[in-house]
Amino acid sequence: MAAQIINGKEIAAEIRSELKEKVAALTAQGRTPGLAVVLVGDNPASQVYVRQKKKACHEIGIYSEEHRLPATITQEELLALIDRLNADPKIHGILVQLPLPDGLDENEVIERIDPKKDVDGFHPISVGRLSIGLEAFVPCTPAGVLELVKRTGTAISGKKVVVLGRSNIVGKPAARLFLQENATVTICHSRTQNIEEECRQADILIVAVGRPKLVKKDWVKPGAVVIDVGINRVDGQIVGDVDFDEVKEVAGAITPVPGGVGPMTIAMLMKNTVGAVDVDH
Ligand code: L37
Repeated sequence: MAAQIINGKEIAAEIRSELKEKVAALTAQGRTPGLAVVLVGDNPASQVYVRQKKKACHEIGIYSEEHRLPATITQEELLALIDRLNADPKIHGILVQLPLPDGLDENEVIERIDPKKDVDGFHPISVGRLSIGLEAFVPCTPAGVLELVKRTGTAISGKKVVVLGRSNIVGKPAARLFLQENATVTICHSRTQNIEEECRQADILIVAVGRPKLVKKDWVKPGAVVIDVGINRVDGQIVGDVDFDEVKEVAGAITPVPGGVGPMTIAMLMKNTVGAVDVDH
């Protein structure tokens, strides 16, 4: 039996429409959520994503401002902007679109963001809070992955989750999040031995490595839920890290690329921004 195709685009639209109602209620109380997006340099993918974030804010009724800075900005100027945004009462969430151009210190910029406004969940305080099970801003992409898995109706507790990739923005936080949901979690990466065999054990396989069509059908246990976080541009086409046409024949459920995790990343950013209005951590 062919896999259920998980429609991230549709689920993200539902989430945005739920958020729109919440934002209307907040606005009626004079508490419109505000998001500041900081984009440094001219990375083409970042420009696309930032445009989509602005559009989503507009649709939902979130106040947004975009700060576009040249790649030649100094670290001090960038930190000064973060300080201003930290102090601005209209702004509840601050997102610095990564990667930053060479020469800028990403970690120092992230640490400068007020943890109460850290809607990306990349500040060490947010990372630490998530890892010890406290309420925290959850990074948008892993939060989107969890939401998609939950909406397939899959029980997570006790299941074997394999996360392929160990980045700070996807792999590591995804592993922490699924551990929090009582899964048994394995993280695999470029040095993992017998990686196919590890993947074949997974009830839920989350792939975030940035290698086009790496995961083949013999890596996947029949009936597994497969979440493809990869976005690779190959010959003008966008393809995931999973060989979709092959794997959909064995998986129980699978996300497409595009139209899977990507739109959920943005929906979760909107959710974090709305949540930031009432944040008490
Ligand atoms: N929050 N997100 C946050 N902070 C960052 O620093 N880099 C980064 C980040 N990444 C990000 O925004 N990623 C992202 C990736 C894909 C989409 C949106 C955001 C997305 O919507 N993808 C579409 C296809 C878009 C396209 O045509 O390129 C999809 O359907 O997958």
